[in-house]
Amino acid sequence: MGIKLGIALGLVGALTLAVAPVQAAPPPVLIVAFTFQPSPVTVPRGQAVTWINLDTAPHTASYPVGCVKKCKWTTPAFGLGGSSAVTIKLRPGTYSYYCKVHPFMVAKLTVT
Ligand SMILES: [Cu+2]
Repeated sequence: MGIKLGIALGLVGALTLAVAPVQAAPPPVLIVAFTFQPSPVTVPRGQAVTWINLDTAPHTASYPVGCVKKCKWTTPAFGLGGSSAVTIKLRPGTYSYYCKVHPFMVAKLTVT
């Protein structure tokens, strides 16, 4: 291998490292039969979680459980086939969130 080629490959390697994501985005949470799947969903702090509704009923994902107007975060209500994303800024830990339309729908989210 020539010196120039070696330098070029080294540069490519450095650039690849520079642009590689530190942590992969979490998988979407599917809302199916009035449940959030998976629960808990794991999300690195600062990343977005996307919820996809596969029910005919409208749902939200809202935090904290029981919040109505003063939620720390919430999606709007969205119906069948709809989706909504929230960037999670909570500190690392495990939290419960819920659906404002169906308060019995409670699930967990783990921030790393
Ligand atoms: Cu709901």
